[in-house]
Amino acid sequence: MTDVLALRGIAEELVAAGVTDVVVCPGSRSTPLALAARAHPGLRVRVVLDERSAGYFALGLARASRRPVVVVVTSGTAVANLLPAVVEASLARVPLVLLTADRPPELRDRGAPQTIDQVGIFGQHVRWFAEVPLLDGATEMRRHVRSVVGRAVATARGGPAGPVHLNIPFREPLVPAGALGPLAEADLEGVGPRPFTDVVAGRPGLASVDLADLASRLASVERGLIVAGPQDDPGLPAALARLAAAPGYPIAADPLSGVRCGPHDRSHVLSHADHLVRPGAWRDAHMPELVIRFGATPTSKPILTLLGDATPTQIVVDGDGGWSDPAIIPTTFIHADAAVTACALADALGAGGGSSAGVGATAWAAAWTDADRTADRALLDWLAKVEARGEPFEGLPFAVLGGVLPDGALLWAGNSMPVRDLDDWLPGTGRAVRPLSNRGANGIDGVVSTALGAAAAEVGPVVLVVGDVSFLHDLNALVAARLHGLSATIVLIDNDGGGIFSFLPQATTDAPEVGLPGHYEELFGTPHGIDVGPVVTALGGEYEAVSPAGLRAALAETVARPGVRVFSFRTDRARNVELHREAAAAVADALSSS
Ligand SMILES: Cc1ncc(C[n+]2csc(CCOP(=O)(O)OP(=O)(O)O)c2C)c(N)n1
Ligand SMILES: [Mg+2]
Repeated sequence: MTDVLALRGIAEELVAAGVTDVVVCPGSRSTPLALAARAHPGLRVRVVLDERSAGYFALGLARASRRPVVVVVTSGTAVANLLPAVVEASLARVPLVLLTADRPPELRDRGAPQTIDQVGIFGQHVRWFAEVPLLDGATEMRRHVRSVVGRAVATARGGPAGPVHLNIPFREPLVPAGALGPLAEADLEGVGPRPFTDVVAGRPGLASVDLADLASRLASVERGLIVAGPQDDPGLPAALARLAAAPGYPIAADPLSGVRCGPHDRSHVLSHADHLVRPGAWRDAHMPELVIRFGATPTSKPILTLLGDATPTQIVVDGDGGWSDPAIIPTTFIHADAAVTACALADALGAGGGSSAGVGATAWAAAWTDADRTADRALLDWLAKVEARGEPFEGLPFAVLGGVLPDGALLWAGNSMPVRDLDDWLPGTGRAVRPLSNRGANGIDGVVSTALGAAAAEVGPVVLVVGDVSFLHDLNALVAARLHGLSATIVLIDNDGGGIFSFLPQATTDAPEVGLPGHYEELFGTPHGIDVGPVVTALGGEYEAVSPAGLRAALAETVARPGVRVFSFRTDRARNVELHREAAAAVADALSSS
């Protein structure tokens, strides 16, 4: 018989540790956990039918709310279905707490139904795994399970944040034999409403000698570039703005860095670094000698190529001890908190006064910010001409959304072309728009579920721009939207297949050298011809196919409306490649004549 006080203790500890949201997938073995979560008024339970979708839904909820989210699933393949979201959460450092129900020890490995080996099933992809013993009613067990839950949430939260897995066995009967809900004062094991186990973690900065050394390395280099990659610390953008101003370094701002949009000082922020650093005359004249990187690997491939080609001194600041260096160049890793380090460096450089960088640094930064403005004008002029022809272009949604999204809006971009178009077309703005994408593992799976999970956090209106293959991959995400009355605007870029592959060599050669001419479309382009409109409406959403002008009008007036609306924007894969090349050429021309 499962100990009711231990179950209540699990829910109590989650709440005490700051958890507010639990995503529950239906099942029998998980009954004690589902009921315990549902019975605690501090926890909001949302049911998601498909565990794969549920994992991503929880991921989106955790990203948007910046709080750990719990997922409860039954035994068997239900657990295995969480793996894709676990992988993404691990690489993107998103806090998830997975509570998986299991058979008791005597029913494992002996042909009991719906029983698989769940012990350590997520391997290296979780920050911590613990097998919880049967909740047998011993006082020590009650304390143990509360302590394990407290440690699980703390581990998920940081150092780095990520998924943790608790496997919890239950013996029948599965329906608890007593009332659930918050623990009474007498049952709190003497710790009151505080967590049984919590962790106070610091944000370590550099020792002053190391800081001085780093500051002098920056002060001695005029041609420095700050690369702000994907990251979620809302305090970092202002810290980077301060750092940039001290040595006069421009900031190549990935759209997922939080640096491109927001009320902080953006005078050194570049929105078009992806274009500026494409191989060409402008890049050759502006090779950086030092690059200081914050956040994860940037979305822009030209920035990675630049790192490999210029082989600047690379400094990577990562408070979670990561080793991000996909360009494989000589690197100093600074394992100290990013915002703390950026501010301390700004102070150290400011205090140093008259660094050798001096006036030259200002000219260097101005060259980049001027070029960024030139690129911006060139892109907008080019886009105006495309729009005047009434021709659809896949970057259009981001150019429009940059102008209409309010403070606090979440702008999700699917993987494949949408996140690249986000990089090229989202303008910098003083409004606190929050662009997001699953860039941990770059999967095209679970994109819609993640965005709808973010919508469930109710922190601001959600707009998702997603490709058609990705949308088809995750159609049943819409079930959760219907169950929970969620609101989101989805721009479906429908190019009838995988448009990104048209940019790759296999698209032009069609693999004649391996004797398979004509198989590009079958293997990569994958046209499907599916009209998702009836599926969307069957699942309770609104659906509308829009022209470029229609898309502009729709985005301007529907972003904050309730319900799920899908605007299908039809484009052509082959033409899309030409248009992207035209846009890049327009920037290159403008840069060479400026
Ligand atoms: C889970 C997963 N499967 C396959 C891929 C490989 N992949 C990358 S892009 C892509 C096509 C995506 O098509 P779509 O969503 O329509 O976007 P588009 O390329 O048209 O912009 C595929 C299959 C992946 N990244 N993730
Ligand atoms: Mg597509």
